[in-house]
Amino acid sequence: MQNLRGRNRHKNPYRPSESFSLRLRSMPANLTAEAKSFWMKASATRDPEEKIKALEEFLSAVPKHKGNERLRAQVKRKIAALRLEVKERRRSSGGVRSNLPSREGAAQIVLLGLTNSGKSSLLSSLTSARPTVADYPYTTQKPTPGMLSFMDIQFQLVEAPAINPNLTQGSGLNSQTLNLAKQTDGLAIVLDMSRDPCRDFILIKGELERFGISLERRKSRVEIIRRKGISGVQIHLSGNLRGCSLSDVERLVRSYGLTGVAVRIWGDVGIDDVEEAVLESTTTYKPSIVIANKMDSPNAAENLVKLRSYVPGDVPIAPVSCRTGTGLDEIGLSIFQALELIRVYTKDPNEKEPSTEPIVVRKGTVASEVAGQIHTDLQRNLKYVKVWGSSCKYPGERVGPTHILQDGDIVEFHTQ
Ligand SMILES: Nc1nc2c(ncn2[C@@H]2O[C@H](COP(=O)(O)OP(=O)(O)OP(=O)(O)O)[C@@H](O)[C@H]2O)c(=O)[nH]1
Ligand SMILES: [Mg+2]
Repeated sequence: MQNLRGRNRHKNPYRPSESFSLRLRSMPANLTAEAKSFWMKASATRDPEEKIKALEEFLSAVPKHKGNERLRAQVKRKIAALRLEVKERRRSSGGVRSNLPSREGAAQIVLLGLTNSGKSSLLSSLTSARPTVADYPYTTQKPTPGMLSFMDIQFQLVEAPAINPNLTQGSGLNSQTLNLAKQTDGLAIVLDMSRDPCRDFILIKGELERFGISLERRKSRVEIIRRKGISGVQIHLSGNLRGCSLSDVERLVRSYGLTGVAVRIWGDVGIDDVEEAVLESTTTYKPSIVIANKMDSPNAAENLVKLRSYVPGDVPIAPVSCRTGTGLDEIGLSIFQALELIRVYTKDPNEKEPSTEPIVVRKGTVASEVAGQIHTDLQRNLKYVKVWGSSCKYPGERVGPTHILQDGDIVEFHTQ
């Protein structure tokens, strides 16, 4: 048994993983082995130019019939987005990806909004960062990070350069900001409540959607999570499989050469939906909150009432004022809840107290996944787990590796 104390400080549950969340629709692909091999080549490379080449080969191996129209269109959109990325990289010579500050803390949240909505004021009020706050437009020109403390964890907030509605999609700082939004763990959309927040929200949501980012969590969805420490193909089902079995899902995922992945399924899902998830449709769900800033303005309360009918139900709205400080204390909790995080404390069997620094994981995580974040050997050899906290029937209950954990749980791993 290893000493767990002090390890995995503020593990970011998103950091080593990539997840793809999808709109569900019927898409019978029935791809050939050749097409699958091109797809595997495209997934394996991180170089956008190689990816474009492999996707073009993939496209040529997907027959042009009605059932594949949607898939072909998706892949074409993906190629177009990659071409844009290549162009933008060349233009900004350093590359847009390198501009995203490296992740720190439990999760990274990008502050996104129009100019003068108060992103820098928020960063300055919530963290020790001191970006320039000014009433002239486009003050912040590059991504600026700061750390927000919440309970015993920290979130990294990154102010993104404002979205400029006068620029066409994919040009200048807009494409940099949207790229940041795509790569990060969650979004905080900052609105100026003294103006017309409904119009601004629609504009920002539209820009995100055109870039393949959705704010709405669909009831039926499949997420493929690639994370260090996951062995094989782990399937977590919170719903029903339509016309297929768990082993069909596993076989399909493996047929694309994917291992070391967790497949999370919510709602009513068929094998085509799983295949779409594997094929990384262009729509990525991002957990988000809306920060309604400048609530000290005269017409803000009235605007807030109107705004509620424009924001999707599962996106919380935090009304705040950087000027008076109202509501700022609630932001940490809104982020924690929107990202569906839980804190898990590990305890060494030979120690009395658990570690003081939690491992932060997503809701629905099972004990063996937490073990895997500590060490793959611990996950592989895990026999049982002792749990204290709200997920168990009594303190110190002995549970199996597939036990679902809850916030505040203390876990003690046993390998024999
Ligand atoms: N009344 C009021 N004004 C605010 C509030 N928060 C920020 N401001 C003002 O709004 C203006 C813009 O604030 P910034 O924080 O620089 O806005 P920003 O979103 O970072 O702007 P860019 O970097 O240009 O995108 C400044 O004049 C701030 O003083 C607030 O809560 N109430
Ligand atoms: Mg700013």
